[in-house]
Amino acid sequence: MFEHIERVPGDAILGLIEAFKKDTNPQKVDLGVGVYRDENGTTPVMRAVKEAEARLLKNETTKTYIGSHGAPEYGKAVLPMVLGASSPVLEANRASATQSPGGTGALRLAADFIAAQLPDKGIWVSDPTWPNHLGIFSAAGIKLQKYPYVDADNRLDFDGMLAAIKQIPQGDVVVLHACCHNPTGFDLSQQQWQTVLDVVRERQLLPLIDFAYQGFGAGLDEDAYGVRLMAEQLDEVIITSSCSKNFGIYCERTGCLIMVAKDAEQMENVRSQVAIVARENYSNPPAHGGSIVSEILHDPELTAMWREELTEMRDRINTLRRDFVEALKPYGLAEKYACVAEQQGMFSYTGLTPEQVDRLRDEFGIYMVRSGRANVAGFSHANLPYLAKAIAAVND
Ligand code: PLP
Ligand code: TYF
Repeated sequence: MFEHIERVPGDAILGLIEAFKKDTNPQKVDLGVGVYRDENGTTPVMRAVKEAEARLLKNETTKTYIGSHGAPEYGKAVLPMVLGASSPVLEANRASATQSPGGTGALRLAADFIAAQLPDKGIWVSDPTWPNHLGIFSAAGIKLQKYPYVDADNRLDFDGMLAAIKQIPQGDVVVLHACCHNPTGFDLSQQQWQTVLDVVRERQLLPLIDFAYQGFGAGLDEDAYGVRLMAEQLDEVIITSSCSKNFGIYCERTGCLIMVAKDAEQMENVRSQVAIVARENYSNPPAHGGSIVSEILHDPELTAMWREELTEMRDRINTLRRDFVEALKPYGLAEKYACVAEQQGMFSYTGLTPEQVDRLRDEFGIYMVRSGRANVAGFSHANLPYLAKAIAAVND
């Protein structure tokens, strides 16, 4: 029965983890998979998360199913985090939250919902985008197309993006990254969000905003600018939120699908359909990560502790971005890689070519995605001089 089944290569990004582990170079540097790292290269559990877990362990009374939409307290905590505490969208009861297994789970719910309820609609993603977007939407059977995002000089191609979005057929879905664009790190300015909103409204498109890095760009509220603008100004918006990065609970699979509808009545209709999609995929989401998030966000003391830790992570990344460019100055390469200091979030499209990436791996034990995407959190003040020297060598 299985004779005809072909072996396919694994995920290129996740494959870097294995390749890095095997490398015996003592100076090796992992700039691959998008996981936050501290100055020592580790991904520790946040203090607020540990404290929340201690409380959960003590107070948890049952492990029964939590329902297809997940724990109501989780939804109540995530909605104001994403849409704003005094959001008119929440005031009007236009938003529904469904807890999901990570942001990936939220994307799959969104994809299946679109396939079932908007069956003839296509979906448009940025070129490039997170490779899993391609897999998830295709797996749901949705016709996928791309709009340009980066130009040949490794800059945000806003004009190209806009021109393409203006041609998208009415009613199609357009996927936008809320902040910290993966893989490029190029984000839209507030002005650019406004321009995109105008086109989306005019073309009557449905925005699906992927919000996997809230708090990693400029701040929890700042990063939500585009999401809140769209949700407040449009009748319908889909948001996929992830708590993997900002709470550091990657393996707990904690995310949320937020469906914004025209009014409370339509929201309830949509919500009932999302429950079916969730049920048919996995029935109920895992509870633990959502419990951690609610425990933190419903307690002012833990919230303050978490916000402080998140700020530390964000500040560290932003400092490293500037220090990276500084470290390249002696090699006359600061200008060439100045984009790294301008981009936002965990990732940078460095402009390094696939051949240069291969040389960095083979000659220096420096690992990143072949597109030239680096996980900036993998930089450290200890490895910056080595990185700069290696980059200079592959630029010779
Ligand atoms: N969307 C983007 C753009 C991402 O980079 C990620 C990252 O891992 C996700 C969604 C999903 O995150 P997770 O499923 O780990 O919450
Ligand atoms: O882009 C990244 O590195 C993260 C983590 O199949 C990731 O989003 C990468 C690949 C994948 C799942 C998660």
